[in-house]
Amino acid sequence: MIIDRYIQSSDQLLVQVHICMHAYMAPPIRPSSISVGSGSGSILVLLCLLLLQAVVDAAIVEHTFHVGNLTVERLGQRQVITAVNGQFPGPKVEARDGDTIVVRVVNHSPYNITIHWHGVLQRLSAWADGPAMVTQCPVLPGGAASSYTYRFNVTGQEGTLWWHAHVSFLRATVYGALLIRPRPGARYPFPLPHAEHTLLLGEWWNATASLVDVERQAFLTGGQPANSVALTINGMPGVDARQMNHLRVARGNTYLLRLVNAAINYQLFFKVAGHAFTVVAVDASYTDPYHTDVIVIAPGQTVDALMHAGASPGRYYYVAAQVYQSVANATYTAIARALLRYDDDDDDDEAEKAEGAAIVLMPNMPALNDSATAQRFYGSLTGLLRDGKPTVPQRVDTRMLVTYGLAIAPCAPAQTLCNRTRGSLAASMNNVSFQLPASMSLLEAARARGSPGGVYTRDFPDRPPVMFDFTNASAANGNSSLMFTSRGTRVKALRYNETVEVVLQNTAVLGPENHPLHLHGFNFYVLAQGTGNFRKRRAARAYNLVNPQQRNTIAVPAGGWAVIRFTADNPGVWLMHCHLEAHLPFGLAMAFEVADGPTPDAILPPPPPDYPPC
Ligand SMILES: *[C@@H]1O[C@H](CO)[C@@H](O)[C@H](O)[C@H]1NC(C)=O
Ligand SMILES: *[C@@H]1O[C@H](CO)[C@@H](O)[C@H](O)[C@H]1NC(C)=O
Ligand SMILES: *[C@@H]1O[C@H](CO)[C@@H](O)[C@H](O)[C@H]1NC(C)=O
Ligand SMILES: *[C@@H]1O[C@H](CO)[C@@H](O)[C@H](O)[C@H]1NC(C)=O
Ligand SMILES: *[C@@H]1O[C@H](CO)[C@@H](O)[C@H](O)[C@H]1NC(C)=O
Ligand SMILES: *[C@@H]1O[C@H](CO)[C@@H](O)[C@H](O)[C@H]1NC(C)=O
Ligand SMILES: *[C@@H]1O[C@H](CO)[C@@H](O)[C@H](O)[C@H]1NC(C)=O
Ligand SMILES: *[C@@H]1O[C@H](CO)[C@@H](O)[C@H](O)[C@H]1NC(C)=O
Ligand SMILES: *[C@@H]1O[C@H](CO)[C@@H](O)[C@H](O)[C@H]1NC(C)=O
Ligand SMILES: *[C@@H]1O[C@H](CO)[C@@H](O)[C@H](O)[C@H]1NC(C)=O
Ligand SMILES: *[C@@H]1O[C@H](CO)[C@@H](O)[C@H](O)[C@H]1NC(C)=O
Ligand SMILES: [Cu+2]
Repeated sequence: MIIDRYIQSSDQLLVQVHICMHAYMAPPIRPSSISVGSGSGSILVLLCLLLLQAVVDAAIVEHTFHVGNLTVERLGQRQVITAVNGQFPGPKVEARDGDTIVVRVVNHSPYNITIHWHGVLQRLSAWADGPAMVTQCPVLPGGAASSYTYRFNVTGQEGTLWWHAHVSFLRATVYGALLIRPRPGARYPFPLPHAEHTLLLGEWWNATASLVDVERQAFLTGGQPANSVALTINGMPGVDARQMNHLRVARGNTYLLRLVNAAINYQLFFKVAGHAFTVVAVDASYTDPYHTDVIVIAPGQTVDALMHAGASPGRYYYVAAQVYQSVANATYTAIARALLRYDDDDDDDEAEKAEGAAIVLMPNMPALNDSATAQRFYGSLTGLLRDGKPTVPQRVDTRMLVTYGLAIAPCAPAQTLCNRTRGSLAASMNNVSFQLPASMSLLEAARARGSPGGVYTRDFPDRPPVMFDFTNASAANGNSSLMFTSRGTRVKALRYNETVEVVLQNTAVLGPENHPLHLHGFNFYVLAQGTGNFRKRRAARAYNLVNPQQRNTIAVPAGGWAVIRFTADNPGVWLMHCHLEAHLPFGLAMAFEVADGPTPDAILPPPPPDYPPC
């Protein structure tokens, strides 16, 4: 039931095993939106019984992603977008802890494509991580002949993750959910919900040109790309009844909401009128139960929350997502909506009339700039301690202080429209604005070729070159010796298994902003966060060294700092970057290069045979 209809399996046997496993070991909950594929019949059942004898826990989850044009209509305008298998949002990938995921990506689109499996640890499979020019060259346009098969295990991970394009702005429409359920026989560390709903929050452009062109234009002119015109929930803006998703619930039941922020440039507040949540996981890491009526979620992050359907009968309730903006003078007021419907009020005509008559309850949304609410949510979460699972490392081998923010850089050679006197908008980490290599990926240089020579250097600084009052806008803002950044492809080299602590310090050089920083290849522990300049002695008293939350993306407070810690136990090259898509081409990124370990189970295997060349 997990196999999508585009499957072209080279190994039917394993696929059959997979059908068996999911037919016989019913998932712990029945997802309300799951599509049940064909695969019944007594011969299959017999085959299943025979095969199950030989099967261990793990299964293979196979998909083929055909990336190509799709014409859709939103906000009264038809437009061509890039999408997977003619679906927007793209297909859901569903697996269990311990499974192997195999996705063949075929590029029928006119653009270079890569897919990133956001939050998947990719242990010993760095070749499948996906960021263009970091772990691979893109899959070129070329139809059926142009493909790459991503193959990786999801082991020791459970929860809600997602996949998205990791090249240009294509992730605006090329994204979908990636759900990892517990192993057969294993349970959630919270009461079993009756069903679940996956909600992908996104953005929509009213663009006649493709988004790739929107981005290219912005980059060439040294400015910001055009703003989106709407937010979406599962691809629908929900500004009117025709383009609105309906979430069906039964009174008295509890639902697991799996939220993904797939938006390009905006953090979001999420609420459901008349309902509250218990957060149980973020970024596919379990948390202590946290009760709240508002969820705050940054691009790249996920939240799993239980919602009890116990509101008054006879009413309808809006599910709403609205922007949270930390920059001054925020103005983007779009709200995406879906309709929550109780089964006992279930009548399509009634629901439409309800909307028409505006008797649907709308949640009270926070102000666009309500950083206090955002920080209360982000700062209140703690990790759930579980027997046999790793806890925060107490010893630190390498400490780094990394300042980051927007900056100005001299025009790059390719920026033909850049003002040579003024330079262009850029962003940097420790005063390096990250440049992607052009000739080969970082990982290929490091591993297949065995040398960084000419592609990158191993000198990403551990500290900013100049210490200044990072967050005092009147001291930093506009100071030209602080405003200009250097460019480079500089990585931080790490020994296998080192523990690394990074203080991420936002600067106010061009105005402070909450940037969600995403680390590939690892989950990290969030020890502490705060506003102003990081002060070691004061901050150390606030470190949570017992049950800190684990994440793959941290929304560092605007004009503030956060301290993260992780163990570099996964060989490869791993990008750490801002997940506001506008800031990635500006260079708000760096990479860690992790060496192989001493034992065979700590060595990155060679690249797969179909690894795309540049
Ligand atoms: C896909 O859409 C792009 C942009 O609209 C267009 O240039 C291209 O010809 C289309 N390709 C196909 C195969 O339809
Ligand atoms: C993934 O899991 C399969 C099946 O358990 C195993 O054979 C393979 O070695 C694993 N791959 C990696 C990279 O760990
Ligand atoms: C989107 O574009 C259409 C056609 O150009 C226009 O009528 C509509 O007002 C636009 N919508 C928004 C929200 O900008
Ligand atoms: C915000 O608006 C105020 C009042 O118009 C203005 O003084 C201030 O410079 C603006 N701030 C930014 C960062 O644009
Ligand atoms: C938030 O925005 C409102 C309205 O623009 C403004 O009055 C208020 O000062 C802002 N609050 C913060 C914390 O920036
Ligand atoms: C380039 O920037 C400089 C300094 O800000 C400004 O004086 C000049 O007019 C700009 N040139 C163009 C062509 O915009
Ligand atoms: C700019 O910042 C540097 C570093 O902190 C400082 O030495 C210098 O005095 C500042 N310049 C101005 C004009 O404030
Ligand atoms: C911020 O910087 C300005 C200008 O350098 C200075 O006058 C002010 O005292 C600083 N504020 C704080 C809180 O340090
Ligand atoms: C960053 O590097 C540039 C170019 O080398 C230099 O001009 C600038 O002063 C540096 N800024 C800081 C804050 O170190
Ligand atoms: C990694 O480090 C931990 C302690 O931090 C140690 O217990 C473990 O044995 C190390 N593993 C390897 C393979 O070196
Ligand atoms: C697509 O990727 C190829 C190979 O890396 C590169 O040469 C080309 O410039 C890329 N095309 C675009 C439009 O970025
Ligand atoms: Cu950013």
